Amino acid sequence: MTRQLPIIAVATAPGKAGVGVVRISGKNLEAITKALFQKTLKPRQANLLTLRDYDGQAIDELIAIYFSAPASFTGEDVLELQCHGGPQLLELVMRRCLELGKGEGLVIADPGEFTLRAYLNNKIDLAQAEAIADLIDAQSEAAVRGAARSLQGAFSDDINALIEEITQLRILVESTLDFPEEEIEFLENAQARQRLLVVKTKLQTLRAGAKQGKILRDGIQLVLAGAPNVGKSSLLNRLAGEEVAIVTPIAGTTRDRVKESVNIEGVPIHIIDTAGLRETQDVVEAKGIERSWDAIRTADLVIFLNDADTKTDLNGLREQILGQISSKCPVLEVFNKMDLLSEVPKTSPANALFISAKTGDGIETLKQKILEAVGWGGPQEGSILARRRHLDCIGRAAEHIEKSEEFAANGNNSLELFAEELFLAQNHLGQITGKLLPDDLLGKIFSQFCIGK
Ligand SMILES: Nc1nc2c(ncn2[C@@H]2O[C@H](COP(=O)(O)OP(=O)(O)O)[C@@H](O)[C@H]2O)c(=O)[nH]1
Ligand SMILES: [Mg+2]
Repeated sequence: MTRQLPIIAVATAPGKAGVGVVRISGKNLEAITKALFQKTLKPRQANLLTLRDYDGQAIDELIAIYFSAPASFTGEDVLELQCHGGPQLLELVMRRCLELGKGEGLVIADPGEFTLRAYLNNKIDLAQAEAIADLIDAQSEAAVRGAARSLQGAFSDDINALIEEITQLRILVESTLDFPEEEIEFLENAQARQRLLVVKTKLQTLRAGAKQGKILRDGIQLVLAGAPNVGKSSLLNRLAGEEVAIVTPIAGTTRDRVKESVNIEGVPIHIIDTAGLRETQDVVEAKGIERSWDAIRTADLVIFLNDADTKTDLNGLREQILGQISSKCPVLEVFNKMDLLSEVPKTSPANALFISAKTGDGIETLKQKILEAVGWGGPQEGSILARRRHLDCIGRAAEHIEKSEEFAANGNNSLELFAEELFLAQNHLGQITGKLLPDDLLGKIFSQFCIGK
């Protein structure tokens, strides 16, 4: 999974800055430290030192801190060099370290290799390792707080508590398995039923929290769809607060997809403005419309925009859109250009939303409806950040718990199957924190990290 060799990387972002950090991690860094500074360093002490090139010229005056294994981020020896933050300078520092560390096998770290080592040395679990990447990538304050909570172990604690709950239930089942005559009574056993109920409830809470966490991390893909000229691009511009898309009175102006990300209450909303849906002879526009349909099919939420002022025949467009989207994707029906109307038409559907992209009327309500539609419960005390991977694991665990219930209901001789389903549910949950995770998956997760993490 990882090499035994010591690794090095610049830990800070590329570019100019006051400070730039170079980090080295390895089983034993005393020789490298001595080669760099002609002395050993006391652990956890800031040392003001000069790093010199082969000819004795100073490269930088820096602060070096030595962490002895296992009391470090990676669980190995770590040498942290706080240099001045110039790209060329850091390049030189790296080169010099690699030169002097050659004998020890010092190599440049792979993306995420420091965090991978922290994980392999049990300093953090997998959900926490992922939280580090998410904390760094966080796009909003709410996302930062969620990732920080996951990193502190809030998410892992919940998972471990649930795994423990399932373990208790399994112990109960397995002790019964040794006494077959007691099987039937087991299922009447109030304690067993109670425990299964606790497992189910905890799993539901975990799932709800992870769903919110996924929205917070990844945001939602919002597609603006509708006939040409209803004001889709104007709405995008209004939501973005700037002129991202071209707006003209000419139908068919938008041809390619225009994307813009905005934040509504900390939730990243990735808005996709599409070409208006209509029959066309224009080859370019037709391609654009094809792409609109692709976007609609993969959306998390579709706004079907209408022009409130015209009674254009939509030729079944509404039905066509509803026919294309997945059953899980909500659709908001919105009527634009209400500034052209003196009042809301009496014939409009009860939950229709009236807005004006031009004046901004109704936009705040629309934003709230967007959050509601995707099931965003608002910033919550103790919310965490979660990934698709986590939701998948929780979903599979839930399936096995459901099956276990069926076996429990079947009565006779199904206790072993009941126990087996519990075991499988437990395994899926364990994959979130990294227990029993296949190696290739592990590699995939860490390769998505940046260098130096
Ligand atoms: N009066 C009024 N005109 C609008 C509104 N929204 C868009 N328009 C106009 O409708 C025309 C088409 O707008 P556009 O955003 O390009 O529509 P799209 O084809 O759906 O992207 C432009 O002339 C806009 O200025 C609105 O809320 N009120
Ligand atoms: Mg447009």
